[in-house]
Amino acid sequence: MPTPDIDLFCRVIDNFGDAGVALRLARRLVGLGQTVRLWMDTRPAIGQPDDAQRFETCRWPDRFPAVTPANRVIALFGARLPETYLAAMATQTPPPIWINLEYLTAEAWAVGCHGMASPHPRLPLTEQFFFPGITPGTGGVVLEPALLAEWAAFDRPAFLARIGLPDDDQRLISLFSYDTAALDSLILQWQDGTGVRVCTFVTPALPRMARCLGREQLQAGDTVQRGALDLHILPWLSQDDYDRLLWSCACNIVRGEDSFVRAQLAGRPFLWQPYAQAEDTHLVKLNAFLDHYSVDLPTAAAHALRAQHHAFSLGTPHAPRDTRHPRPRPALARPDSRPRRLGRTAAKNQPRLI
Ligand code: TRH
Repeated sequence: MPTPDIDLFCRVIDNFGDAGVALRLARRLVGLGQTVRLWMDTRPAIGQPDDAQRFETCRWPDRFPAVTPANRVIALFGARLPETYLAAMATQTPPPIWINLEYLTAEAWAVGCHGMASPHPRLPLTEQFFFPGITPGTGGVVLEPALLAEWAAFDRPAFLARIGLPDDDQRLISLFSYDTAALDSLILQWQDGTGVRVCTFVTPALPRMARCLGREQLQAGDTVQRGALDLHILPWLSQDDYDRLLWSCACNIVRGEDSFVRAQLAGRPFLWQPYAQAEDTHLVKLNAFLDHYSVDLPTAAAHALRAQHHAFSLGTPHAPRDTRHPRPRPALARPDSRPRRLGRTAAKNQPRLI
């Protein structure tokens, strides 16, 4: 195989987001005319996209093969490059551009850290930090240029029929979350409400939903009707179809990083459950995002939005419908969720802004 323009390195920690971001980035870079080789330590549970043949996917083995490095190298989420690969990078003139693509955050410090350089302690190589974000000064998010046109031409009834959902007046909500006790009260509210059709997936939240609905278990293909709630358990969709589902819904409940970004690009109201991190760092991230998301909202609506997000992430009952006197959880004292690895590396290597 000829050496590609870009090598991407991704270690799958858990769930689907690491692979999801890697695949989306690989596809986007191919769309920009680059040749891409994606190294992954495990077969992604998310499945390969239909156009996966447009880039090379390789297993990232413990004993890394002797390959010529690409002249641009992107390590996702702090993935440590194989020593032999680093050594090969160091022999190249000029050395490859080496980027560490970090997790998305709306926290202010990401602006300062985006583009920071961290020289390798031994080798003549410099790693640059790339922080995706939603504010100017960060790296932004992956956006396919054709996305908005595709969305404008989107045939919602045909799509819903294809994935087996009726196209009726009932409000459609997508639910892709981690398990949270807040689902108990949400499901009750939906049952007692004015009518919603909720589509969800096989996730760790499903056993809880089954219990709430008096079912022993739920699986893909099942539908349950209780009061004003119609629940559909969908099979796993391709990334592109998941985007289309987000476009189709009146509201999307999303999680982690990639579905969170795609919900924003879908331009529909959404509720985000960040990936839980030690010391409640995810709530710092949540607050930073909500500060931006609610900036133009009237105060009562902003409080209601924050209260709903906190209730969902903290697993407390959902806020009452009367949101005139909300009591949102105050912002947490810990200043930020800056990855410690960057903090340490940066301090040691005297980073500079580039
Ligand atoms: O799966 P996630 O929770 O991913 C993660 C991981 O936990 C990861 O370790 C953590 O670092 C990261 O979150 C922040 O949620 P996420 O990020 O939304 O990824 C889900 C991916 O799955 C996304 O690319 C969309 C895709 N998807 C489909 O392709 N088809 C589907 O049917 C659904 C529901 C999602």
